[in-house]
Amino acid sequence: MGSTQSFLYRYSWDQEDLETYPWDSHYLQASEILAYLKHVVKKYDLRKHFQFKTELLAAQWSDEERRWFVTLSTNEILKVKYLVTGLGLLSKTNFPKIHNLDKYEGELYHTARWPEDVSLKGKRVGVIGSGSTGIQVITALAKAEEVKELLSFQRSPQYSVPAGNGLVSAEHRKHVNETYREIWDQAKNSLFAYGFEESKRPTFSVTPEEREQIYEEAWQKGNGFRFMFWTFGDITVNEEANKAAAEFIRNKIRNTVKDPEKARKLCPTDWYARRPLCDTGYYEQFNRDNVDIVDIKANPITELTQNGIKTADGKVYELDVIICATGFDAVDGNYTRITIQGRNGETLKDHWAKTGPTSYLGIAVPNFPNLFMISGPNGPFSNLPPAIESHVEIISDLIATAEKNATHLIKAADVVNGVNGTKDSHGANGANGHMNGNTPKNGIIEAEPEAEKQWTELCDELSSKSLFRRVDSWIFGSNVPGKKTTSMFWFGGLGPYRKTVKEILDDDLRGFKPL
Ligand code: NA7
Repeated sequence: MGSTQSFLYRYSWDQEDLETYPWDSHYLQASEILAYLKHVVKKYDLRKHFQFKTELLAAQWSDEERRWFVTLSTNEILKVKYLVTGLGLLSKTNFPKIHNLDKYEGELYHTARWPEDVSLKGKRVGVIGSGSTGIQVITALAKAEEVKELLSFQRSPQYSVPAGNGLVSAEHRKHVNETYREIWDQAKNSLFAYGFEESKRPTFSVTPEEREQIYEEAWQKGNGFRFMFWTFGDITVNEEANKAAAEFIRNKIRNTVKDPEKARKLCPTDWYARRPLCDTGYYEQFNRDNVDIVDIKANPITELTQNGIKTADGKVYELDVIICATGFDAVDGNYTRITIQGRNGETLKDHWAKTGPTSYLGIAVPNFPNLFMISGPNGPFSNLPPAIESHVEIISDLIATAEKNATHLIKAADVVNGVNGTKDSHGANGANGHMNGNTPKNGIIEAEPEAEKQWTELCDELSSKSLFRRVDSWIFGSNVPGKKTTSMFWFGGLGPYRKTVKEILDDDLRGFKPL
């Protein structure tokens, strides 16, 4: 569910569809998102462009042919001029490395690979992980009242606020429909694109009473990003402001959870900066007798046994089912497990080995010509549907520019199963077509090493003041053991990102070299 509300979990470019496609609640279920995507595929007759049950095994750039050779699990090798990847920011599962994982004889699932026909009725269930996914799973399972026992094996307690879910009224829908253009303009030009104006007001510019009122208003309205960024402008950068917001949430937890020992375990004490979570009654579930927490920071998991989880104190929690809600090897995880080989035989994995994942604009990497990543490393940290759309617009414009200016004999028509260079007319970040010095002469676009370096430094600088950096999470690559902790996002906001990229592209594709 995350923090993305239904009205923004949409493509922005079909006004008629935006106004007519139905949704009932403020947040969408996975099945509703899938139904929407299928609807768009049908409406635009896109099915013919998809090839399913096909895995990308490797991709290799040939300087001689000026093409990518793409090896697929279907034994096909495609020769494509442009390779656009949408490998997924949060896609490669992070399975916990627990001793004797294979000894466990019960059911073992990861939330990101959830099988269709699981019944948990009457079972003793353990959930490892209480991030965005974990708290949703725990809430849903407890509410369904089917499991016999539910134990949360919690490493870090979470700050979570209400999501504000519920049915959408006819008036609200009418208002959204009437203002959809303004809604998208606002979202794409704001920092996090969640459909509200982020606050610039400092926490301590108001009285303590006013502060409580503002927190309370956000609490009642709901949404994790709204609570963190609409209330005050300094919660993630000012220690005292962060502590004040954290204390408000802790008080809510203490007032909600009746058992003081459970409340103590659920109250976070570190920075409110790991993730801006929201939920549909998470803390309330711990008032049920069959729902409890095992604090695995104080008492770590040592191994799985045949029938459960053993912790450092020697206790074995017998479980029929273990659910790992342990997240993802995020951002670069899917890029480094595939051999993507650019010029000189260097792979992306090699390229990123020393520095952690880097790019220019979150899209391009030096020595990987005509490779364009949607949501690559150091892209904008924001609501993802509008961020993805922004990347698609920019990549479409880059390819259109390359094709328009190509003087070489390479034609877009040579492309097999690739993006064919057709310009998306919605590109807000358009390269203007009046290129000179850096204008690609042969349809090849490649980032300069210096441009990647400067972009990486800028991303590092933009995140340097954020308290998010002081907490371990996937956002900085610190959730996977052995992974380098580094800046993996542009923390300047989606609006400023779009503006910056537009300036770069309008400035003769600054940072891209002509070949
Ligand atoms: P997250 O946010 O990475 O959360 C993963 C959770 O799993 C989190 O509570 C972790 O604890 C916990 N975890 C991870 N590894 C372990 C091990 N080895 N042992 C115990 N606990 C572990 O993933 P989600 O799927 O919840 O959400 C990902 C994004 O998807 C989210 O931000 C939304 O944008 C949508 P930790 O808190 O790190 O101590």
